[in-house]
Amino acid sequence: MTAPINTHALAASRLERDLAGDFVHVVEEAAIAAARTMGQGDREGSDQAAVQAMRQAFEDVQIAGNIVIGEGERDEAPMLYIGEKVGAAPQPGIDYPQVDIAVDPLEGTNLCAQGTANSIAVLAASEPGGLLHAPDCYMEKIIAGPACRDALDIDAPVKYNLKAIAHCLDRQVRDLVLMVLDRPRHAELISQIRASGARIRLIPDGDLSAGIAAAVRGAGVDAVMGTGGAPEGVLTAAALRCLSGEMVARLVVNTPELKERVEAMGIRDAKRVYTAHDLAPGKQIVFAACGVTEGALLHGVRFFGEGCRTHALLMTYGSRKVRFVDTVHMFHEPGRRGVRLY
Ligand code: VTB
Repeated sequence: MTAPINTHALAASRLERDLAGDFVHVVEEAAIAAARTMGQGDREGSDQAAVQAMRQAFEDVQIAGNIVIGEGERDEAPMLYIGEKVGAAPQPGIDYPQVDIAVDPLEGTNLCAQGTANSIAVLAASEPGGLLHAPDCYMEKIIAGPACRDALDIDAPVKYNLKAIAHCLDRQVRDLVLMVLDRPRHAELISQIRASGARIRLIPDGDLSAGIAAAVRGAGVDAVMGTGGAPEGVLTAAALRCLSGEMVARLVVNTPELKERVEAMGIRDAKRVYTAHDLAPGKQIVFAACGVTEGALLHGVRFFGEGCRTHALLMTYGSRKVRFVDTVHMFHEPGRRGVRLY
């Protein structure tokens, strides 16, 4: 007797293969809308533009999508809030695949509002349960490349972790480059890194793209350390799963309200140390990011009158692919000057 077909498992297995292109489209649309606001000095306006465009682009994707990381709780965000259902309108008789989705429609709102480097539009998708439902609080993080497998310890002194990273990378601590968010809360961390002799690149925002840079070779960053957003942490973990990167992280739960919220989200141990696998345990993971402003990894959106060009990163965990998607968007039929490719 043949086993009955599990339609949900089948749907999940198709997530990476069938939907990756749709997810690229979603981040491209968010990036284009945000890029229109670049340098306007209006971070909320930039964020709103990205959120609206992303929300609308989801309407063309044939999924039963569930936002697990989004713009905030239902009562504080009108769109892409946690628990919001996204995707094409249901059709009778068609079973759209269930997909959990984490979004950051504009990672680095300040960067976009100021027209500085490295703002991106991001999403990660997985089968249901494949991405941690994390509250919008801070998260302590140490992120490095695959060479540092099991070598990071979030409870150990900074010096210990730097020695461990240097050892894994077969170099001296003074050769390391650490990326750290430039925040007053990191004063002690920064002085400890400096005292150890390692070098630092302070970043104004965007510890998600920093995490990706630390996980790959050739980006000039060996590790990211410090406290950033937990939602960005889950998205970073999804990217790291695709790149076999290493991460240890812990939520910063420092108020009774937050403790309650964390419990309500089903997290029993608020002090738990998470790895990338714990934060993004999915068997099928799609990570898509599109450059908004020019960046180290991705170009920003370039407008040229009759269209624009976007640069996106698409990674899939199960099928082990990293793709760079360079797209020319024609806003209307190309005129006499033709399609611009260079
Ligand atoms: C970081 C950074 C983000 O938030 O996660 C940071 O990567 C953490 O919050 O780009 P603070 O700004 O309060 O330090 C961002 O800056 C914006 O979401």
